[in-house]
Amino acid sequence: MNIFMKVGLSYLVLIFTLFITTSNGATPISPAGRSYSCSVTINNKLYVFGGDPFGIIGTTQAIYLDISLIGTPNPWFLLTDIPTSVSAANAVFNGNNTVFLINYSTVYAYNISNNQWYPTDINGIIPQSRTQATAVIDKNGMIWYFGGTNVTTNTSFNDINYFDTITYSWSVGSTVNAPTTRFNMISIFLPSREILYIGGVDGSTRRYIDMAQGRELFTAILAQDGTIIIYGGNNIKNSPTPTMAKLNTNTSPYTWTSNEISSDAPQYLTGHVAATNGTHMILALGATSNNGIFDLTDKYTIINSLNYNIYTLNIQTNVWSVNSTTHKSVTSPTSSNTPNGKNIDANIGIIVVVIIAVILVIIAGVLAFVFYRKCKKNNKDKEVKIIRISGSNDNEQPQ
Ligand SMILES: *[C@@H]1O[C@H](CO)[C@@H](O)[C@H](O)[C@H]1NC(C)=O
Ligand SMILES: *[C@@H]1O[C@H](CO)[C@@H](O)[C@H](O)[C@H]1NC(C)=O
Ligand SMILES: *[C@@H]1O[C@H](CO)[C@@H](O)[C@H](O)[C@H]1NC(C)=O
Ligand SMILES: *[C@@H]1O[C@H](CO)[C@@H](O)[C@H](O)[C@H]1NC(C)=O
Ligand SMILES: *[C@@H]1O[C@H](CO)[C@@H](O)[C@H](O)[C@H]1NC(C)=O
Ligand SMILES: *[C@@H]1O[C@H](CO)[C@@H](O)[C@H](O)[C@H]1NC(C)=O
Ligand SMILES: CC(=O)N[C@H]1CO[C@H](CO)[C@@H](O)[C@@H]1O
Repeated sequence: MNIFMKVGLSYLVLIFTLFITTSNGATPISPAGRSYSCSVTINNKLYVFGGDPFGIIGTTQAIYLDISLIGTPNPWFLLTDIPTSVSAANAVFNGNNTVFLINYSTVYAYNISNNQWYPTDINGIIPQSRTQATAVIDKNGMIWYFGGTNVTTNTSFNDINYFDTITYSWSVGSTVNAPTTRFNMISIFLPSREILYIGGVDGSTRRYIDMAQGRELFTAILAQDGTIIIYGGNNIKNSPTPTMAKLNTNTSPYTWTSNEISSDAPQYLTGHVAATNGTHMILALGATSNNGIFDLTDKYTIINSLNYNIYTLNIQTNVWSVNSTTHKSVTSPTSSNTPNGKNIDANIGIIVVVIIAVILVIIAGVLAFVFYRKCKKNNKDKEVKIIRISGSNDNEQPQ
């Protein structure tokens, strides 16, 4: 192989790599703002499914945030679209390579290894259709699906249904001593095999379930030391106080403490998603407010308060940091209000990839030329470098 063949080959490898990256769906993306998404954290990646600013139309878009890339211009990536548009759905991870997404009473399965959704043939006693329910999964691959509401029939639920992810079968759990009907609460699966339900709205009284101050659309994460950290949310048209509270699950009874938050923390945040990698809590998406007033029915205000920052809390030191994504300058927040907002994002992703490809090809060309001139004079063993530089785009595969 002469030098031209080698350079040509490296061009091909480069272009081919870029197209594979795109077709696998792991395209860098500046996501449109959204609330009512569901999420799951796997190996330092926060997977986010569906959602929209108002929790109505949802989106088929699935994206992930690479926690290890926070602080770089664009840590978000696009995944393969969900087979249906979802909002206020539930996502859980089975610990192997599958995410299960429950929308209404339909279960979708997503393989994080190959970025594919695959059909699930469901049997058993299928629960009544609902949204704003909660789901957790245990180590045996059983999903526990509790509560929720159906706005069409104005019915709220307090039944617990469980879905076996091995046999793909639904069963009905016990209602003995079940709490009242409720929706928009959060569930945490504790190592003791107890499921903790926090907050939300009572289905019959329409009052917030008591806690520090009742709330919905907040987040909760379970830290390594058994502390649950809840953050933000909504209480009618206001931000509940305290913004952040911790629940110590090592004491009996469990004890709440509220925490001062620094000015780097989002003072008011609702409808967001949260992740933890053990030592840090990461908050993204949702909506913020300057004054703590969130009127979830005021579309203008909601659209203008969508959050594009990524907030990181060091759980041990209580120190916050803020990293804006490049989103604000690329996509106008209003695009998220249109059903085809995701296409705008996808197109931006493709345009970015094409621009990067062109730039890399030019760089490779210049390098090849320089190299060729040098090569004519002396030794040849620097050829490897050209191939390495031109192919040095990051690995953007989800796994
Ligand atoms: C968690 O993420 C933060 C922020 O990206 C990082 O600084 C920290 O080292 C991570 N911790 C672990 C245990 O990976
Ligand atoms: C959720 O699933 C139902 C039933 O399959 C479907 O009609 C609906 O469009 C899906 N998504 C949303 C956001 O409602
Ligand atoms: C997920 O994808 C991996 C890699 O392609 C494959 O080996 C595995 O069998 C898939 N799992 C399922 C449940 O389809
Ligand atoms: C409410 O229930 C009806 C009848 O079962 C169903 O068709 C509809 O999809 C449900 N809506 C939601 C939001 O679950
Ligand atoms: C994970 O995969 C292993 C090996 O395929 C299987 O035996 C196990 O049941 C799976 N666990 C879950 C929770 O799906
Ligand atoms: C829905 O049900 C709740 C609780 O039973 C009730 O307070 C509310 O008025 C009902 N809403 C409509 C529109 O019927
Ligand atoms: C966690 C993280 O990436 N933090 C960075 C966010 O951005 C600020 C300033 O842009 C940096 O100081 C942090 O280190």
